[in-house]
Amino acid sequence: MRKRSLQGPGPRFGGYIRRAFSPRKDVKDDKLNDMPGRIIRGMRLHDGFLDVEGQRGVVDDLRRVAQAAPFFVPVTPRGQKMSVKMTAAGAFGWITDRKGYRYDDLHPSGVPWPEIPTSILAVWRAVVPEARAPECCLINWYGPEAKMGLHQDRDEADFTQPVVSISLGDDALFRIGNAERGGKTESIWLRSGDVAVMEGTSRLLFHGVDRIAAGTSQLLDKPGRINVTLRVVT
Ligand code: MD3
Ligand code: FE
Repeated sequence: MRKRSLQGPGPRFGGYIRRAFSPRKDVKDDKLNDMPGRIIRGMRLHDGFLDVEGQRGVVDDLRRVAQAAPFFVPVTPRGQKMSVKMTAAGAFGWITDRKGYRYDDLHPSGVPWPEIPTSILAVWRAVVPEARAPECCLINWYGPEAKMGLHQDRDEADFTQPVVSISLGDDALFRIGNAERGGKTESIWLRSGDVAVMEGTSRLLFHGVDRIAAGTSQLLDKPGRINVTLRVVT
């Protein structure tokens, strides 16, 4: 395995961080709160939004969520195991099994999903202050070989509400396409601490994860990546 390097909120292009999440030392104080992040096909990417301390806080909270609602292997309606493991917090979790894709108010074991941790709600409020409260906090665990095929997030009722994603752990090669299948795509690396906002024109774009660069972060206790996706469902 490659040597893992500690990832901080280093001097990445376009990045910024708000005071509540420990300010970056490479960005001037008066610029901290009005930097837009960088825009890729309408998706707003806040590079290094969470510093390592903020990332650890979120991971600790996620461990508690996973104790109450353990990760499970989702199965597609056609019977294929997905390569990611999933769990969720909030009023709804997104699940898939032989019966289909849907939001459900119960974990497959029959217990309600835990509440969304406040450390995660704080990220949502900071990046999309005007939005409704998130109703689903989907947690995807990617082992070194996991990936996610190109898809749209369209199981929600109100596409005017944003989707917010937090990346933790190893780097992921993320691909974003178009509102219809096919056409040119763009790929970017999502790194630990990055926060992406999908709203407006980007909300219904096809997207996926081609691969994980195992060993690029030492945030988690094993190689892999966690992605947290916050959504308004109803
Ligand atoms: C762009 N997760 O859970 S997060 C998913 O990294 C999902 O685990 C990926 O796609 C992951 O549904 C990508 C970034 C993301 C999420 C939703 C989007 C990008 C998006 C919706 C529209 C466009
Ligand atoms: Fe998605």
